[in-house]
Amino acid sequence: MPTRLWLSAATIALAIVALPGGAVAAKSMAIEKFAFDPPTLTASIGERVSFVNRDELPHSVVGIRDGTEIFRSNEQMDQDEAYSIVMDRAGEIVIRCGLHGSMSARIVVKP
Ligand SMILES: [Cu+2]
Repeated sequence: MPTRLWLSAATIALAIVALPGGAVAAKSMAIEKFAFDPPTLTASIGERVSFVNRDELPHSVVGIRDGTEIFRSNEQMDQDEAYSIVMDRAGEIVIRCGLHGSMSARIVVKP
C-alpha cells in the first residue's frame, strides 16, 4: 500500500532527525501479541525510548507517572508504526495501551 510505505519512510526520517548528533542512547519496547516487550525496561534520563507496534491490530502507548498521564501516542498505532519519547525525569512510568486495558508495562528511569 503506497500510502503506508510513505508514512513508514516519513516516520523513519523523523526518528533520524530527532537524534541530535547520533549521540543519544536509545532503548526500545516492542508491542507484540497484545503485550509490551520487555514488560519492564530500565532507561536513563536523556535516553529515547521507542515503541513499535508489531501486531496487525492497532495499539497505542500511554505513559503515566504518579497517576498522571505524561505522554500519549496516536490513538491508533498501526502495524510497524513507531512512537518515541525522551525520558526527562527519574522515576517509574507505567505504560498502558489506550485500546486494551489488559496491556501494561513499566519503565524505570534512573537518574
Ligand atoms: Cu493494545
